[in-house]
Amino acid sequence: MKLVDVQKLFSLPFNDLIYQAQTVHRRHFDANAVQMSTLLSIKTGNCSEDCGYCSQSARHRTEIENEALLPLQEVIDRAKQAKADGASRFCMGAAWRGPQDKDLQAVLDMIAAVRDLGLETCATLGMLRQGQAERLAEAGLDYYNHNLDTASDYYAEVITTHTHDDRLDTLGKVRDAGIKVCCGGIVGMGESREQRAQLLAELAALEPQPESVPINTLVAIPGTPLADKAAIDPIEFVRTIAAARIALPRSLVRLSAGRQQMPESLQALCFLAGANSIFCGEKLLTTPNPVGDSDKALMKKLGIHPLLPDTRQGPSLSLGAK
Ligand code: SAM
Ligand code: DTB
Ligand code: SF4
Repeated sequence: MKLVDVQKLFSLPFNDLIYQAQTVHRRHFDANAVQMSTLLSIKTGNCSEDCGYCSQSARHRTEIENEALLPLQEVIDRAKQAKADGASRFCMGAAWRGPQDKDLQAVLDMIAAVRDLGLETCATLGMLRQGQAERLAEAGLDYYNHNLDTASDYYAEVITTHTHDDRLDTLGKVRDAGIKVCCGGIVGMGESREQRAQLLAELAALEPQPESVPINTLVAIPGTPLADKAAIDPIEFVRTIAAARIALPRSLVRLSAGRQQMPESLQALCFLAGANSIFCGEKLLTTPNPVGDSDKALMKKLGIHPLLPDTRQGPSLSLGAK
């Protein structure tokens, strides 16, 4: 879908946009099913990069405590808990520009152990060097998360230590190694509507399109350059989710960071607009997420059930259910 077409979606009357998004959603998915992933920060803080939104950059003065790579057993314990709490995918995040070869082996052991628990595996470790994606694939990694984060022409306003093209390069390596792609972005960083549309058009232009698309709203963190950004208008956010659903019809669209700040009614509108994945568990990487009980209550109220991986066909999700 071209940029002009995504822009047209944003300009539609709200009800027409939601109707179109629901129609597309029902063509490709069970409209009452939501996939659940749990995040774990396996290495926290002291990152060399200067991403303006991030609590973990060594260049910003934030309150978080740095932590070295977690021991394997702790990762296994957390993954078991996530599975017991209903997650189908476990995503391990590290605050690195990219993994050093010396650290990679420990992460490979974590991936293999989490996979053995019967969970889908995802990792987000920053930029990958030649050969690293293949090693991750061999260890059994199902998904690699690497976000475009914002429109290419806004990127340098937010991040200067690496480029949008660097991100595309890693995404290419991930695809070539046969790993599924989780790639999305953040809204509410001061970008224009045009730039939100551009981000979605750039995500939709990836070939093949990413299997998972996390749409984060900025969690404004004291001490970061974006600490004072005003929150995105909720209706504009729902429009963004609907446009993502239409532009990326077969992808899981994940309601990601910022859900803690969203009332149930807004989350329900996002599901109506085609979001069909969430992060569950009381923490994202360094910031809070809704607790399990409140998520369970919301899903019950909405009659939403878990969207599970189709084990008959390997780790990918069953599509085209309706
Ligand atoms: N270091 C790796 C990288 O940059 O790809 C992996 C971890 S990084 C924290 C993963 C993603 O989390 C970022 O690309 C960004 O989209 C999201 N993120 C980080 N901090 C955020 C915040 N304060 N608000 C919203 N999203 C955030
Ligand atoms: C993604 O797009 N969002 C997640 C995951 N991928 C790694 C991370 C959100 C982080 C929010 C801020 C924090 O908790 O530090
Ligand atoms: Fe580092 Fe990733 Fe945070 Fe950027 S987003 S500062 S690369 S942890």
